Amino acid sequence: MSGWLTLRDRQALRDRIVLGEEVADALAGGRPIVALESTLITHGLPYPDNLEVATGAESAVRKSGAVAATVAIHNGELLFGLGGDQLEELATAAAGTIAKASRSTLAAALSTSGWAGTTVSATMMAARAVGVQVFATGGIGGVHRGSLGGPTPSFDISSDVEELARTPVVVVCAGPKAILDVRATIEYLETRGVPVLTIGSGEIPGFFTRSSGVASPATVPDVRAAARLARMHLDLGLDAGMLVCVPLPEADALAPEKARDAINRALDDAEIHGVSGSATTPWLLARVAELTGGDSIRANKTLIVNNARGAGELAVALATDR
Ligand code: PSU
Ligand code: MN
Repeated sequence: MSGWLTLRDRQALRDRIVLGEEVADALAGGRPIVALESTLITHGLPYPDNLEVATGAESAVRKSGAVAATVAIHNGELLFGLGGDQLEELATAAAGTIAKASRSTLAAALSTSGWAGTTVSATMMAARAVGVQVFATGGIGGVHRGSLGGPTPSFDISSDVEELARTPVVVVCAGPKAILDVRATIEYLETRGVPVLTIGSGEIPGFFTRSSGVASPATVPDVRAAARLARMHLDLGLDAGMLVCVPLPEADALAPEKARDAINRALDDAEIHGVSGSATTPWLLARVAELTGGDSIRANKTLIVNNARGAGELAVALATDR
């Protein structure tokens, strides 16, 4: 038949996904799985910290009794569950050759050869497509400071928050990244119907610090309680994600004034350098690392592994407390 009226078959996201062996087994066996994103590996931390944190996060998930699935894009495939060699290739790929794949850049990343890190949004999409409900990152993206005000608002709001509003996956983080307007980010999530809760604190964690000074919309005492709320939220079929915040351990937290000063200075420097768009967050994180003499990297690594452990426990609780 001549083809001009023939619609091409839709290439569903699921068809682009290649499952890791362990993940495929866990899915078939109904065992708890935690998805881990890879932009923090490709754009968030330098080598070898990025590889250390990637393997550290995976083993923290395993110690909690769940299966870890780090997600990334390679040569047109959306890999769900990288092997050890792949993780190393991703972590050592030359900076500048690796794309940052969000919802808006997913098609482009899947059309290009080479590696792409998946952000919170793209990783949530992949998790939903395979039926994984729990996902860990470091800090979510959100409303950038000044993005909605001033003479030239940038309108820079991370796709992370929009994805949370439309994709029913539970995201475990250490709060929005402290380079952002945390208060506005939490308000925005409320507007978009995303439940936000913090385990063991009345305040939203401050990413590098245990507290941001912003009240958490809800607080639960422990992971089990978070899992019960997550179960209710997911069962209601509201088509939104949920944000679970966990403060990082005190020992590796930055001193609050040190974090604040470094962040303010980095934000000023970013403006002077005209940094914008998807380069903004990686640039700011790298600048804060320089300004804190590497202490922010230590905090960032610790909080990522801590979140992975929490997400593992949450996935196990979700799978067992029914
Ligand atoms: N958490 C970290 N480091 C990171 C990120 C999270 O500790 O680099 C990444 C996540 O992939 C998140 C992204 O989706 O930063 C947000 O980027 P943007 O603000 O450009 O949306
Ligand atoms: Mn942005």
